[in-house]
Amino acid sequence: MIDHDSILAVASHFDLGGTPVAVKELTAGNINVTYRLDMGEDKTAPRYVLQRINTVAFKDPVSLMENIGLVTAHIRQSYEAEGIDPARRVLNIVPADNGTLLYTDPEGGAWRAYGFVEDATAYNAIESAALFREAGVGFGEFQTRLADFPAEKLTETIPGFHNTARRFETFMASVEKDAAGRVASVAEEIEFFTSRKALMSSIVDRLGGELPLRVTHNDTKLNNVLIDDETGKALCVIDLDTVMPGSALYDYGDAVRYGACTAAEDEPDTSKIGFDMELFRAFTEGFVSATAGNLTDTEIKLLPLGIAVITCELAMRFMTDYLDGDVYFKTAYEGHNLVRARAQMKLLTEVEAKMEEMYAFVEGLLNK
Ligand code: GN1
Ligand code: MG
Repeated sequence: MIDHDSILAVASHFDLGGTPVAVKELTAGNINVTYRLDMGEDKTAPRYVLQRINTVAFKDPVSLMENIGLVTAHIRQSYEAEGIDPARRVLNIVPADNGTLLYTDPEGGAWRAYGFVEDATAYNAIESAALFREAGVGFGEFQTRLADFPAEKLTETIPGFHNTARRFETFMASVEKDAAGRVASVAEEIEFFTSRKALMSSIVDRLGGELPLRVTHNDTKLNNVLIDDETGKALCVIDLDTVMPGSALYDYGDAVRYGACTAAEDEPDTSKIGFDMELFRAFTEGFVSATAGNLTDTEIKLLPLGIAVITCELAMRFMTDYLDGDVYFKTAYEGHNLVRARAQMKLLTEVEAKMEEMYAFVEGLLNK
């Protein structure tokens, strides 16, 4: 926990037009440390988001912020070109007093600030199909607006982030190393992953060939798209740390993995974990409509594979971190990563049972 005065000291390096009157930690993310800064007591006072970038996950925060600067400028221009006010549609970076997008504290912590998007919600769970369809529109539109962005300008902020074949090798190396002495207790789980080795290569092997490499978000959790409180429409895609070349299937798949699950990502009681087909259909319709003319037929046909691969990836990443001794994801209690891994494994079996039905649904969308 970072103390209040240290946060204010960091905040003073950004032009916020004053000193915050209140600081609130926002705890939804698993990687960065995030605060909301309130500049006044009343509702009209501006608010900001101040974040310390996790430099274990993101080794080059300078390039990361350059990426975000480029991507937000591109999206802003694309709204302006259509005569749409971009103010609440794209993250607004507040530069630091050194003239760059990043402030480095004396301990080496890397900080950035954004304007807080008002009157919008980042949902951690969604039950309404209409709202989840909107999330699909939001992530789909994000990808569409970046379709003409020159990918070579982007630094890969986490190399091989969704290279699931490589993630499998990393997992096996962690099993081999057994750094925290936990391998013996999870033999069944390890077998679950080794029996799915082929699944983990199924998108990677097609990428750059049958499946195009695109500029994608790569972390499309439900709480990374803001929904406008007044209109119920998707407003703004946030958490742009992992915008890099990738596959449309991963963005689609990760969003459905998280949002169509009937329980939390870290639900300990796996009997509560199911896969909601109504939510799947709603998101898919939203995503496909917002990417119309951009996605190829092959991508649309293979969308359900994205759900299975990303669910397996997350299950395996949580398990890898458990075996490594909890060094990557923030954890709230002992064994949290194991609980997360088991929840995602259960979800994957639910997803696998519905693959044929999902393939039939996307095939139907193509024929419409
Ligand atoms: C991390 O911090 P957050 O919640 O936006 C992670 C994602 C995972 C997610 C699982 C850079 O995202 O890949 O899907 O946790 N981000 C990174 O909850 O590893
Ligand atoms: Mg996030």
